[in-house]
This record gives sequence, C-alpha cells and structure tokens, in this order.
Amino acid sequence: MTEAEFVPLNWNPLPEEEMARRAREFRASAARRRSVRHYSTRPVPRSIIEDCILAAGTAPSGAHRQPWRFVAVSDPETKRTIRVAAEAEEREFYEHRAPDDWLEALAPLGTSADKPFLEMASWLIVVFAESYGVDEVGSRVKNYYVQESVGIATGMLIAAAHAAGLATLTHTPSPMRFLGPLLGRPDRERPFLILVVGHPSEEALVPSLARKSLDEIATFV
Ligand code: IYR
Repeated sequence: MTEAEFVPLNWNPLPEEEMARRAREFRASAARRRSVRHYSTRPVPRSIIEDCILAAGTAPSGAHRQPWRFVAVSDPETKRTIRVAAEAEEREFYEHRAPDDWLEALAPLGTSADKPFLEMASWLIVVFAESYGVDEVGSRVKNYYVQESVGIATGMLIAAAHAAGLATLTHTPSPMRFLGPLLGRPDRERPFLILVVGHPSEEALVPSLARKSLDEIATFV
C-alpha cells in the first residue's frame, strides 16, 4: 500500500470584499458564455489550447485517477472526417431515431444534422473518458467516478476556453463510437464529447434563451 504523503496547502486567503468582487466578476463572465455554432476559420495557437487542457487537467477526480484524455484536432483532413461521420449519425438521429418530444425540445436551438462547425472551427477537442487505467506492467487499474470526473474536467475546459476569449460548443454525436478508432485511441477510452473551440464568425447568431433564476436552481437550508 502506498503511504499518504502531505505538503502544506498553498492558500491565499482573501478579504471578504475581494471575495465578493471576484465571485461577481466570475459570474458576469460566465453569464457571457454561449454555445456557439457559427465559427470563423481564424486559427487559434496551439499554446492556448495546451493551457486550456492543462487547466482542465486540474479537475478533481475519483481517487485522483485523472481518467481523461483530450485529443486536440486541428488537422483539416481529420476534422473533415469527423464532420462526415458525425453528420451521418446526426442525419439518422434527426430523420429516424429522435422521438418527437426530443425534436420538440431541440426546436428552440435551431439545430439540424448539418455540422459545418466541425470543419470551420480551429480546434475540436475530443474528450475521452478512461474506463480503466493500466499500470507499468500492463495490469488493469480501476478508475472511480469516471463520468463525474470527466464531466467536471470538461466544465473546466469550457471555462478556460471562455476565459481565453474563445467560443465553444459541446457536441455529442450519437453514437460517438467512431471517434476512438478514428483517433487511434484504445478501447478502454470512451468518447465523452467533442468540444468545438474557435473564434465565432462575424455573423454568428445564438438562440434567444433565458437562464433559470437563483430561486429556480438553488435552495438554501
Ligand atoms: N446531437 C444532436 C442533437 C442535440 C441534442 C441535444 I440534448 C442538444 O442540446 C443539441 C443537439 C445535434 O448535435 O444536433
């Protein structure tokens, strides 16, 4: 059994006023984030994407297993292949598989089976969830709370990209199985979602949507 080892917490306590100011500013910035479906082809430097991924990799995870893998795709050919495969799945979804109530729920978003953003946006970060790890001798290592951990890391990735002035879209073609073989990932890594990252096009439009109020999302006891 590996012994626990501890180091001092490097903590910077803040005066309450400063805490309130930062919370307000973060909230205001978060409120400006939108899921963007219209991208320009303007490139985003790889170093910015690396910083965003490193920020995502600071997420808490079950037993600190860090069960995530981020495949950052900027290669136009690979993006095109992903688009073609995703659109084939989406066409199936919109034309046959989606139940009416689901299509009705999507109507306010104006989505369709066409996914030009998968080719236009500078980066597609394909997030994989590692269902189990392997140690130095190739034995399986169990991971814990994989979906939760990868979900939190993805949230942090979105927040990091937004803080860097980039637009994002969480995209989940269903089924996403094609992504593993296409990107050369082992079977134990399951596609979690595609995060589209880039600069919005100048004519980008977003659906007019309201966010729930504090009363609707929070209860204080
Ligand atoms: N995957 C489809 C459908 C879709 C589903 C949900 I839930 C959304 O919030 C948005 C779209 C698509 O990408 O069009």
